[in-house]
Amino acid sequence: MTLRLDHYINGKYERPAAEEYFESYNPATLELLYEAARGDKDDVEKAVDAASMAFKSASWKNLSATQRGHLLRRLGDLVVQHADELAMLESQDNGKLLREMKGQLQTLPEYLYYYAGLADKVQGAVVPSSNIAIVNFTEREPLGVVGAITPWNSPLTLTVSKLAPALAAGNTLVIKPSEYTSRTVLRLAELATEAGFPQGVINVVTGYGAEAGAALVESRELAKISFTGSTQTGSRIASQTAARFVGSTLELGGKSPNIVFEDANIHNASMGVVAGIFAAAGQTCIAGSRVFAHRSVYEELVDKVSERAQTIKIGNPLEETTELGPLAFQDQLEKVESYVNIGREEGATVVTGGTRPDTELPGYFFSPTVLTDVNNDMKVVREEIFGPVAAIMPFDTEEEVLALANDTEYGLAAGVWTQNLARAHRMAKKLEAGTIWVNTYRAMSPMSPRQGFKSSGVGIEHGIESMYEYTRLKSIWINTDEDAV
Ligand code: TXE
Repeated sequence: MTLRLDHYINGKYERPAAEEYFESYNPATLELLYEAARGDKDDVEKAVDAASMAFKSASWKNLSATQRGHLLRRLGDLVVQHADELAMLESQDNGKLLREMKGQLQTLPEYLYYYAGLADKVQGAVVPSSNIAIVNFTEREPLGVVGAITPWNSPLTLTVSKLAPALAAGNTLVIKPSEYTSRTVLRLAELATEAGFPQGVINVVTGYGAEAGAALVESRELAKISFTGSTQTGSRIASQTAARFVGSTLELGGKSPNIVFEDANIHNASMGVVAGIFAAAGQTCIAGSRVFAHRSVYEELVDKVSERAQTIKIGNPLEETTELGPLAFQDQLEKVESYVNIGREEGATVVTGGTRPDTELPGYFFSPTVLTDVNNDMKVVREEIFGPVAAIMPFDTEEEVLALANDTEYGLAAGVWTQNLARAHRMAKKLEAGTIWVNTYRAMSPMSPRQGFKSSGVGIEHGIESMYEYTRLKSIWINTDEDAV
């Protein structure tokens, strides 16, 4: 019998009002994994009501900030205890390498512990006043019910990046995971109940974006939306919420440059380029999909990256030795394939890859692909492909590569490979992206805030700054002079 997953509302599983379910498949084997509840407006309203009641309830509101921190810490401990199970479930759901998931499961508790420690450090300030009789101070308050809409490429990590700061600040949540990956977010909600979070504080409604997602965005009770996904959907959500003065934090797409200078350690740089674009089969918002190499090292870099791409072991994501798993679902595979074809039509040379490889498993595999003879006018260089496709371009001067790297609607991240310290600082200052890596790529930590510039997002995730995104600031003025009002 196929496993059936219901919504998670008020601390327990709830069947969908319309009794409808949709199927979810393993993208490596194409096996049916489970059916998940197809959430609609009724289900979303039920979850939002539960979150709203929980927000006002004594069992949540009367907890001290330190006690909220304890709950987050306990949830972190439970994630540690269930790390293998969660890694396996997510790998089966979206095709990410089990090895990579095990790594993610080591850092995931750190996010929960970090915000556990921050919960009782949400504080205001005493503001200097020009009138000595006036005491003016600020307080940070939780917002209320936060809607978290998350994608399929890293469901647990991207959900925890929202859940941990939102709960630390005292909010309650309704989470709508991607329709491709409902499983681990539901399991996380179960673990939260086991950790002692009061019922209704964390709710999960599964379903499609246009149904459950849209209903959540439109919900009247919502205090804020925190979204990670495509720029297109993020833009739509931003305009819907802004019209109702509901705040939003948006972590959107990218087309990040990874720049290799002639003075770089070319071996390290080529490995950084490979990891930047082929990790998670390129399905990461921070993928270094536009590679710029100084003309004097361009050919060497293309060779090194292409040679490594050809030896990448493609296959079952559960096997320890596999280096590249499948794309997460069929539309994604077709999208990547169609972009490579568009690239060919635009005049790009496919140095390696560009095809569906022969694999033992029937899933949505695509070979690591290197494109050359590309330029900033081409679609494959301008648009987010979200697959294992690197476009490599030569440049001659620092000014030229800065202009090329910044000539994009996105601004999520950028990589620079150089051994010249002054150049590293110059580039870091002038690149228009929220995260800059020098001589490394993909480094991330709960302590370090990240923000998408331009069409890559609005607001901040991670770091203490992210917790403030889930608070509102109140300014309180107290007149201490009884004779003057
Ligand atoms: O994204 P969507 P999809 C990019 C990537 C990918 C493309 C499409 O290029 O190929 O987006 O992926 C919910 N109201 N990224 O279709 O639509 C949806 O159910 C409310 C990059 O999965 O943005 C899911 O939970 N919610 C990105 C979430 O939004 C809606 C990661 C993301 O789905 C909605 C994911 C609506 N109208 C995709 N429509 C990154 N940069 O990390 C959809 N959703």
